[in-house]
Amino acid sequence: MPTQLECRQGDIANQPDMDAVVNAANAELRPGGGVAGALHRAAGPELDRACRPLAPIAPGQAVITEAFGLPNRHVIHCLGPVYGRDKPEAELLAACYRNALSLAEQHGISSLAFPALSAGAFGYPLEEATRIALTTVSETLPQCPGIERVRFVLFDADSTEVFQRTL
Ligand code: AR6
Repeated sequence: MPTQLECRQGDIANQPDMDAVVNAANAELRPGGGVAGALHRAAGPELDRACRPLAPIAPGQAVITEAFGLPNRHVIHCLGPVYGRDKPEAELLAACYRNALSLAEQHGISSLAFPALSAGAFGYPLEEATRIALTTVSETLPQCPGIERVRFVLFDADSTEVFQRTL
């Protein structure tokens, strides 16, 4: 059965039907703002403690932890590139999606929700970030037979519309 790929408006910290959610992390894997702030707030301080021995991570890298107070089994933390600073940024952003899917596959995760990595504080233009996200996930999924559902969770109506149109 082909993997279901969907996008919807919502909060990445409130995706109870997904095995895992992806964090738009900072290099130190600390709470921070945006997606990272929302996930750490909902998960509680144990997530911060679990992250410490795994930090720092490099742009494009992904690491996995338990999800603690979140309604999921795991959190996969990705460090996206800072637009205009970390080069080659398109390749680093694609690497985040590939590495997250590969970790999910290794851990028996069958459903996974992504935010729009790098498209907030890290300044990646949304249309370009959307194209990279959807292309990379579509191209990588055939190598991940255990993953049945991938959801993109967008915070506002405008980015949801861009994802839906691109999808
Ligand atoms: N659910 C879904 N999407 C969200 C949520 C949420 N709760 N909150 C924000 N977004 P960002 P980045 C959207 O900044 O660009 C942090 O401070 C947001 O509108 O979270 O990778 C970290 O500590 C945007 O479209 O991630 C890092 O330092 C997208 O998610 C840095 O920001 C990503 O926004 C990472 O920056």
